[in-house]
Amino acid sequence: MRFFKSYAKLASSIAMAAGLAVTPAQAQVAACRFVLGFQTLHSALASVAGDCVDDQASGGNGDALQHTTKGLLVWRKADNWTAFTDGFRTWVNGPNGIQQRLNTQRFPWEWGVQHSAPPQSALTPTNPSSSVIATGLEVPWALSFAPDGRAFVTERVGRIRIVQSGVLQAGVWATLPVAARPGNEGGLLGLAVDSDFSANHFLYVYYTYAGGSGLANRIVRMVDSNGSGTVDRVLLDGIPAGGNHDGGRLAFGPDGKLYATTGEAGVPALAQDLGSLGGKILRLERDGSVPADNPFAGSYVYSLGHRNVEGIAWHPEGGLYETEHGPSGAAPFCCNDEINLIDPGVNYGWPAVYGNQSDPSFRDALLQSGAATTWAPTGAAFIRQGPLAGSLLFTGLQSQALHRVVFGADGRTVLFQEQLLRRQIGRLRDVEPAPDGLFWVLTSNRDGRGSPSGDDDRIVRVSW
Ligand SMILES: [Ca+2]
Repeated sequence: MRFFKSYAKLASSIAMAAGLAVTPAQAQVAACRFVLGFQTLHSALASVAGDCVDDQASGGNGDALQHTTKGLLVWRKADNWTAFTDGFRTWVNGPNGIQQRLNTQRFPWEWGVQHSAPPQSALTPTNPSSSVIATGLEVPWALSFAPDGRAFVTERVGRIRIVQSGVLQAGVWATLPVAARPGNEGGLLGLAVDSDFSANHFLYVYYTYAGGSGLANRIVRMVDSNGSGTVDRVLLDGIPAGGNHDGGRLAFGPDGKLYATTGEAGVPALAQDLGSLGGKILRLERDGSVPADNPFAGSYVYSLGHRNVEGIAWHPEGGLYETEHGPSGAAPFCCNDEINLIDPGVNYGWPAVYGNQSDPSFRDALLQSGAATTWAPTGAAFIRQGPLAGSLLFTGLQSQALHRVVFGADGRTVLFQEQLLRRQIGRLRDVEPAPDGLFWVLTSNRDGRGSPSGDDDRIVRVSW
């Protein structure tokens, strides 16, 4: 994984070496050579980087440094990439090849910074309490808070409802013509409130519909006006849809882009097809255009090789994490649900690999459920403050649990995990941070695969 202890780390490496000189040195050390990654980067940038001035040396923080007549080559221990800086600009040999930026900038994928070590308080079992916010919903799928305090919640059957001041409103904010059937996975799925909602009143919705050539998923923009919602424009259409594996999560990243997760719609090969939007994580501008810095020029595809992704969340110190459903067939083609750390342009393997197979062509998961256990993981969120800061939360349908996972400072090593509320409120579809720092969890007991109680489905508030 391409963790890089932020630009600050490179900058500090450079600063520490300043006495030795980012200032070009004049004399070349006899017989000094570039090695390994330095050689690759230097060969590509020979005229920019200049000649070898000294031998490779330790930067003191685990990085390797080597001065040239025009600057400094650095191998970054934290993310295993090499970079060259002339003191003003930096060329990084990263996931998209060699890219140049100003020293003061960072690429989106460099947000995968080294994290602070988790607090010790996060590494022991916890016992959260829960209280019911709302009952009587029909397969709530996604929930997003507006800055005015309203929570918008989708019901898979096609309704968008509002919870205001902790009370589910009787009226429906909007109804969409979705294709939803009990036991199937399509319908009205993800929802994300615009980060500038106060000014533009926009929110974004992902849903399955029956079109002229069968089922498809689309992302639309909606506008809030006088307490109800209407579709303003279609941002992206033609996302593959099927009875199962419809993806559907929407979320704004810290870069202000809209991310959408898709499934391969029951056609596994789509996940490896860069020409298909199925089995991918997509990245859009909020007007529906393709961001200029997406990893594949002109394409919405941000990462590929996914089976069915229903949850994404950004660590408060950087890094996009996702939850993904593994195969559901008989062993050995069973289970192996995944938690992945997403880098742009990277292939996560489905259907060529499932579980972790250390195939260098694909990226392995950080955590998986194993060949005998299914979580059916869904929504995800990070705890951003307090004694559990940095914990990843994700919900599970099959596990009927709210999972909490703590990663180490490398953002990858699992230090602790536990399953909360297990079998207490049934199948769980989403977890969303509320403005008060607590979390709201959505049940999914009326989805055709559960055992609903009289007041399902519910929105439950969880606190520690
Ligand atoms: Ca995978």
